[in-house]
Amino acid sequence: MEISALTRSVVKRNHAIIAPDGYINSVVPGWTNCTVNVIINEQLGARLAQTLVTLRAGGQLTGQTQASQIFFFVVEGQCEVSVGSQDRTLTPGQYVYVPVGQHYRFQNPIEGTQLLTFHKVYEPLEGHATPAVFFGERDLAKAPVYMNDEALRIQELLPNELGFDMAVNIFTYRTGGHLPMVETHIMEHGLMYLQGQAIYMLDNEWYPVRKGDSIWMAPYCQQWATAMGQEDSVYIYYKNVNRFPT
Ligand code: UGY
Ligand code: MN
Repeated sequence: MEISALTRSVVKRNHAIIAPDGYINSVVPGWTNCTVNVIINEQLGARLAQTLVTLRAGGQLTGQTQASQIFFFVVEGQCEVSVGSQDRTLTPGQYVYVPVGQHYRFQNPIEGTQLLTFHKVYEPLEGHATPAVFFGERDLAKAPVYMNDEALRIQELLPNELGFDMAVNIFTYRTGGHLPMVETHIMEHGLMYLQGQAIYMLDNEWYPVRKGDSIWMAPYCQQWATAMGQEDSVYIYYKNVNRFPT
């Protein structure tokens, strides 16, 4: 039997590992018949929010984005979505980016549908249009090799345009693949493992992680990772981009 006094979750000054075993549900106005787990937000010291929403049959997410844009990614299940004048049915690996000031509604989910969300306060850039609603899907064939290493592939899920101030990417490591260097950078990350297992190094501490775990990395939190186990290790991650380093 597992000992309930132990967890792999850690919360430190410049990083956190949040494993599902410690989730406590939040209530979010307009998001009904669902459980919402706020995994990352400003209370942690972050400048993004990341949530995992698990919908019951009849669950709905209804609202209008305010200062923050929201990226919704279907981890499991199926759900109908309406954003502005566009209606779609989203299945696992499919996503929608909702810019600021847009009405959205998710409804008629399969019981147990899971949506991962990333939220960031939008910083406009003079001379560049605010991004439009954007739909897409996970596709390894659209993921170029990263830094000449055949074991690593990154798919960028949002257009590479200056109007966007956030990126969301899917990083696939073949087993044994690892980051080519310890990264030390100004950008912040929120991420969730979608598949497999890995060892993550954060600020010189070493953590075993697996599918379902989330990680927050503050700016300049040093980071390195290697995949382990029999299957590819895959995570989806947020990064702030394209703005002047004032
Ligand atoms: O884009 C990135 O900074 C990415 N390579 N970092 C990471 O996966 N921890
Ligand atoms: Mn990084």
